Amino acid sequence: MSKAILNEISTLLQQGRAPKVVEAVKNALEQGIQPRDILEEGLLAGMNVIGEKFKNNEVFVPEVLIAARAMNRGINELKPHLADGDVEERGTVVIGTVKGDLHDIGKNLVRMMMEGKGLTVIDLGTDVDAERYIAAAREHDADIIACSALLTTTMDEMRRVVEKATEAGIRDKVKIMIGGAPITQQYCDQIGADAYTPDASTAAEVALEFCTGA
Ligand code: B1M
Repeated sequence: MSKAILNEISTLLQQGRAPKVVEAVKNALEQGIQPRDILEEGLLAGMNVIGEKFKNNEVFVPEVLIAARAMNRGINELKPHLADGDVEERGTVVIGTVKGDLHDIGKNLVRMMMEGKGLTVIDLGTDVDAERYIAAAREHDADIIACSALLTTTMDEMRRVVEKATEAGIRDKVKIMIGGAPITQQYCDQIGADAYTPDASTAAEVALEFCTGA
């Protein structure tokens, strides 16, 4: 039964039917299906199919965009259920997708998981240049700058973030976390960022460690 609902969510997402995705997510929650399973086996599974089809030129930007909107709506519905329960204020993160890059689903997931850990997250949105990350980190006295990138052509803005943080004299006060499909630990080491994490949950765990030492 739960497999059928999860498959339905995946299919509706691929069809970009946002209201139906929201309805199916609510339905799955009511049936007692774990929020993480809904995320991974429903929403993310559907987006993976779209990603493969996109790569093979079987679907194009408009279809992907509509699916992405349905994904974000589904994630929003799950948001209260993915949080860790009672959470207290634990630190501040400035997050964004780097300059030239409009992919925001992964970044939104990271934000949500971090909020679930009690971190205050300032979301700068997409297409964020190094200077904006630094200005926001200063303004909000942030503990962490978190950068997401999905394109090989945009990821190098992360190197600029590290450089600009050093130039601004805040490098010893702020940790720089990076992630997104093209990012690797090797790249993280190369540019001198503090942490690469492969997924949103690990990003939230590492952010909490940085902020609280826990
Ligand atoms: Co684009 N796109 N896209 N796209 N798109 C990819 C990324 C691509 C791999 C597709 C492909 O060819 N197979 C490819 C990149 C190739 C490359 O550079 N190597 C690509 C391309 C080429 C493009 C365009 C250039 C296409 C064009 O116009 N010709 C264009 C670029 C626009 C731009 O940004 N300037 C483009 C546009 C778009 C849409 C706008 C249509 C849409 C984005 C909508 C949106 O985000 N609101 C879109 C989408 C949806 C995708 C795919 C299909 C799905 C991405 C996604 O959301 N995945 C993607 C193919 C794919 O990934 N299979 C593709 C789900 C999401 C949860 O995963 O973001 O990876 P992800 O996040 C993961 C981890 O990476 C990690 O946590 C998440 C999981 O827990 N993570 C972090 C992410 N950020 C993190 C930060 C952290 C830690 C972990 O710490 C700070």
